[in-house]
Amino acid sequence: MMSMNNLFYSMQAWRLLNRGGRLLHLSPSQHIQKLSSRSNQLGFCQVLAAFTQIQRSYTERANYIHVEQDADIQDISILRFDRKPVNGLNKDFLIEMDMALEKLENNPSCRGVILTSAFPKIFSAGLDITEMYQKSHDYTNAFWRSLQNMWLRLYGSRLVTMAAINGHSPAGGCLIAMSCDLRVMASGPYTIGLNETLLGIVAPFWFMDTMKNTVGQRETEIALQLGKLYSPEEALEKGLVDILAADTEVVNVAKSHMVNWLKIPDHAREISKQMMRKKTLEKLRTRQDDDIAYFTNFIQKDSIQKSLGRYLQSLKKKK
Ligand code: CO8
Repeated sequence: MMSMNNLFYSMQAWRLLNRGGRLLHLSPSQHIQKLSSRSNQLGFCQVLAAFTQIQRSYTERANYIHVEQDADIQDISILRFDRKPVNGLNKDFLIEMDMALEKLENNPSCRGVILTSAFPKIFSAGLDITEMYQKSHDYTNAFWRSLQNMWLRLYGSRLVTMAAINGHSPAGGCLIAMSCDLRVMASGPYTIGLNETLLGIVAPFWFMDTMKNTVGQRETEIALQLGKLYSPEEALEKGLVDILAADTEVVNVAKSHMVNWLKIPDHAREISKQMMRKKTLEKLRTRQDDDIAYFTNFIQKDSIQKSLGRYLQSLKKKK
């Protein structure tokens, strides 16, 4: 086992690197586990060198999430999705997003975050369907866990979270938007909703719960069965989004609302949010492994793979 001293220095090294603003692939405990299994005699410099190596190997991977501190409101950040062409949520994207949110949460001077897309017309096309198509059992498990972890982080975030939805937002894109505290959507020719049944698949219970908590039981029942994709105007009418704005104004409008939200003392707002969302979060937390097993078993059925294959083809045929 690694000595207590080395464990302490490992933690310091992790903090130093993390403070430097870099994204790390593993959690501190995972890093320490990895390092302690390699050697039980690591000194501070060796630990730091090993961390640097791990960090370097991570940043060589694609970078799909950009976070910047806002220039006007210092205690908020803007988090932009940047995975062309449609911000499809693959495993790396979801892990990066989870880590970026964790980093903001660990920064005591950060009080809010606005999620948006780095490019116009698409907020997110939802899960990258190729991640569910003809993949191994292990990969599918890991992919689903990355989605669960990102959602648990976002839905339970202590931060004020707002979605500036500057384009299409089906399925997983809609889940991300619904998990925020406030949604501002561009009033263009876009759609938002949980359209899973159109692909021949079924939205998991925690997608359903998130929608139910947003628009209520009756609307969710209809929307989920029909795989309904709402226009921005319909989404506003049903309460799926809160405000409409011009494409180029969604972030600014979200910022103007953020100012009001930040007037509320953080602790009171945070506790209220936790109390409202705790039951929904706990439901997934206590069933995470079962949910993964269910997903992998479901998605790998021949009939479901065929449906996904046909859907992927239909997306490509549009051209
Ligand atoms: N995954 C993978 N590839 C995609 C996806 C996607 N979700 N969406 C689009 N693409 C690809 C297209 O095939 C196309 O590829 P190529 O350039 O090779 O032809 C490229 O992205 C661009 O797509 P479009 O030309 O369609 O782009 P448009 O700007 O015209 O339209 C849309 C954008 C409206 C977003 C459109 O692409 C679309 O409708 N995409 C599908 C969205 C969708 O149905 N998402 C559902 C994902 S499933 C999910 O999120 C939850 C699953 C829960 C599973 C539970 C099981 C138990």
